[in-house]
Amino acid sequence: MAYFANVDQIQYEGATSKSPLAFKYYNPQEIIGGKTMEEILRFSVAYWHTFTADGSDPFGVGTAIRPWNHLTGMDLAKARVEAGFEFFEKINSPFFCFHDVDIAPEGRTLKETNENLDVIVNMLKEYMKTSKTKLLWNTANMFTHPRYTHGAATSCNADVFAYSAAKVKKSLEVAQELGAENYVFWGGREGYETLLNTDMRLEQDNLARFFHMAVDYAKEIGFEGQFLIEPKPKEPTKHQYDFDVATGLAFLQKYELQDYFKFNIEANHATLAGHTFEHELRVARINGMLGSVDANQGDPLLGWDTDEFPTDLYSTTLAMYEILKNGGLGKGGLNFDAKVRRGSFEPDDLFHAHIAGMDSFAIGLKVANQLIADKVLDDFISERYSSYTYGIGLEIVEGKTNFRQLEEYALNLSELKNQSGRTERIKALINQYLLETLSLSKKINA
Ligand code: XLS
Ligand code: NI
Ligand code: NI
Repeated sequence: MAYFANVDQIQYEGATSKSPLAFKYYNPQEIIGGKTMEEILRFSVAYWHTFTADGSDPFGVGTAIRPWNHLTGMDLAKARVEAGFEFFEKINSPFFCFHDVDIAPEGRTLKETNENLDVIVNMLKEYMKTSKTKLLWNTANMFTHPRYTHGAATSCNADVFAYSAAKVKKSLEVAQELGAENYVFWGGREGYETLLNTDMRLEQDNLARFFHMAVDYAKEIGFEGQFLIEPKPKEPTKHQYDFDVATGLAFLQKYELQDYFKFNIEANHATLAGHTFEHELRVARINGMLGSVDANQGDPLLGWDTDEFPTDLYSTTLAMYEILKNGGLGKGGLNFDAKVRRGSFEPDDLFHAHIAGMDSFAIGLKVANQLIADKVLDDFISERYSSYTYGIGLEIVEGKTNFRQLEEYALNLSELKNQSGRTERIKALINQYLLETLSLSKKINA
């Protein structure tokens, strides 16, 4: 049975295509800088937004019309798997991601929950034997159920800590079973609501203890996927301990965990932290910690995690710039942690949304690749910092000078001369590259 009967396999038709259900820029086999687009972009479908969510928001019930809406319990879970693989194939997604509770309902006990999970994991495994879609990452949802109201690994209640450990243990086994390339920790409730009732030091120490136990268990079972921390400053908790990449990195270093983790960077979380998406990618990249990406976008007019599909070409360009400069994403990928708007409630909207996101990143990839090939930013930057390549600048970076010598040098300076940063010139250049890439795509296709 087909769940998306009126949608055929989505094909690349090129920039001149008028067909809404076709890729205009994402051409999986097109070579960009020696690799195919498919290999570089490593797109992933988020199970929760695509198959589990119903379009509800804090003010209203679900709106989504889905072909599995009449089902409940395990029947619903199984239908979602069937629909999932139909969707992955039709959209041509190399990866997908899920939380434990997205794929199977929780039972009355932990044991029952694990049994439900086993049934669906076996089903996924069967499908994956013949499907080309692999598991980018999975994770344990430790934020929805009331038991996590005070946190999971940072709960004031040791029983909840233990329960959470059991959850992650099971999820690591699932990751191992399905060959997940990564395992994600997003601490939605690992933070505090008010300092008035919080032992911050104990909570953070416990979080580190939890991560160490996860590292140990992964080793024990031979799970070789990459561990990822997904920073977010707030929501649902007022303050989350994995605030942003810099905060997360300091935490990992303090607790000697930095060799076992990288970061999963979400665009909308970056902006909630008061950063740009590319800032978070850059901080991770220059520290060798860029692991994977939750590709979405926020809305500057709304102050929460709106999880919109990424369509801002300027942003996808700067993101792909960081990713290419990183030498790619390794085991990571671009996971659409994004949901269709509540008003986009038809099943076809799931395809339109993914096409929009995939095409936007394909354009970003092309533009970023050209910017790098032409050394557009590199040339500006190396010229801007050229004073560190000779004379006193060289002595500074080589650690061959001190305050005394620098004062002597400064006393002899007659005039300090700065050069323009040329921000607007650079932005105009990027626009030129964007428009050129777009018009070139049209010409190739015409
Ligand atoms: C929520 C997070 C979540 C993680 C996985 O804001 O983005 O969806 O990606 O738990
Ligand atoms: Ni996310
Ligand atoms: Ni998010």
